[in-house]
Amino acid sequence: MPASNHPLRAANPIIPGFHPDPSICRVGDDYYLACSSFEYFPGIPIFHSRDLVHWTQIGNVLDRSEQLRLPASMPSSGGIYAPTLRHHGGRFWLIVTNCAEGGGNLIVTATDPAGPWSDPIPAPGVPGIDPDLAWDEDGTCWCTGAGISQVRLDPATGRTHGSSRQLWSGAPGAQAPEAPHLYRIGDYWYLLIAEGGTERGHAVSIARARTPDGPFEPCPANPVLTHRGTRHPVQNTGHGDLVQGPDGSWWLVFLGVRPRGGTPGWHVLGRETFLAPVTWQDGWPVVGEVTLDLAALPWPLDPAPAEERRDDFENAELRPYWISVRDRSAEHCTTKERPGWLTLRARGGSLDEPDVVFTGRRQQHLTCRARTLIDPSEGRGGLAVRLDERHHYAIEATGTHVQVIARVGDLRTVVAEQPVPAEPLVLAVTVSDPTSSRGPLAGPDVVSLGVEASDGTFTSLAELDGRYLSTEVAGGFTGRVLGMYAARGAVHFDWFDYEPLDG
Ligand code: 6LW
Repeated sequence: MPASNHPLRAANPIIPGFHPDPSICRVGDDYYLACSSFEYFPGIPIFHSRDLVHWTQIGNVLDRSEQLRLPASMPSSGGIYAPTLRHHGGRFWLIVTNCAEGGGNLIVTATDPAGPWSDPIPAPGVPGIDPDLAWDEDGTCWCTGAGISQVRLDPATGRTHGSSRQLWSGAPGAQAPEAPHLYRIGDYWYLLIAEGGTERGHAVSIARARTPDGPFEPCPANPVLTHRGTRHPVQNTGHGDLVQGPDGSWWLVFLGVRPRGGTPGWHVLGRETFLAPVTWQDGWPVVGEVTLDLAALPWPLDPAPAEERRDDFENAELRPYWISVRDRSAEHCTTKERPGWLTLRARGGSLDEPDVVFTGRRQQHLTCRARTLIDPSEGRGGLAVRLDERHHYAIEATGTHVQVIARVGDLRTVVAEQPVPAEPLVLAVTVSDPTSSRGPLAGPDVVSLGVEASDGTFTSLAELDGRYLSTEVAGGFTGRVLGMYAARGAVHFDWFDYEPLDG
């Protein structure tokens, strides 16, 4: 194992921040994992690991505008839902639903999961969302989707054969049977699904059959994973995918959230990717305890990848964790105009508009700090904590002033304003624990927005309750993204720092 100064920590979530609907695939000693991305471009972050614990983002599957068009007419939390990533016949296959108008189910392939991925192959005969791919011994490809329904598919052409059939609908009366994954394990075909909706009632259930098309027998112990009605710090657990660890043991990757504060509890980072051990009893999987510290793993861990705190925009290509709202054309987002700076050019839309020019990275820690050096001399823009068009806080530089803007649903207000010298300045956002307990009325966190002097002193202009930038308030499927935006003209950013403050 390579030497490293990084501690061999094994923490859950294994991929923190808004990284929901994980699909995992093992090829030899390597693991790859892909997630949903909704209204953000590029789409579908893809990660690599060799120990199931430390993950490095190696790219985005849909990173060319020819592969992914997300129109301004598409609401936030529309777009790219729930991929399935598989390896078959020497290639990687990914099937996914684009919920934008004119989207539908599509397939992309690659020989290297870091890319390039092919142009999308439309699969119009595949109904619904959450499609899965599984090949049987004869090479027939079975595509199973939410509902739970199934159709035979030629993934190379996207053509389906025959009509789709319903296989199972989970527990009687349960809402939203979805997120199926079908596997041959030993003598059975296992159909793993999510049910109960992706909120507090979320769960994972399983059924098995002798053939990939059923009939399926539900596990008597269903749901095999749920935290509904518990005090567990990880809630909404569901939407899983099974994988074998390096030692042959079984594991489940799944999504969960970390609500905080009083009642009903607010989660602000979106749905994150977690890992739990799986054992087998009588031919059924038993999901072990979900812990925030995966201390005792039965194989050696690789060193944790170094966390990048500062991006100084010296590279021509943006790093893979940067995401933009709906599209990212060079005309509106470039490092080439002023080398060493990121230039964002407004399209006319403010953060309240679907065509806002915004580039950010996911908030991945419960407490953290983000800072950026902005030159607003040719426009107006700033640093924002974004959940969607209707839910965000921002500190905006106008050239003569800085303003803190809060948008919560139908309300938009300038919370604070202060004159500043007409020169580049450091804008900062700190997300911290609430300072005083308000019991059942406590929020999940406090978002402070302000400016930093050249000696590093932070002046907070506003301290805002974080609950209004949570999924429980805003709705939807995403989580907070911290980033830079342009509201008018061209705005230049010299660097962006993201610093975890947890622990
Ligand atoms: C996804 C569905 C779900 O398609 O939420 O958690 C939807 N499960 O399976 C969006 O992520």
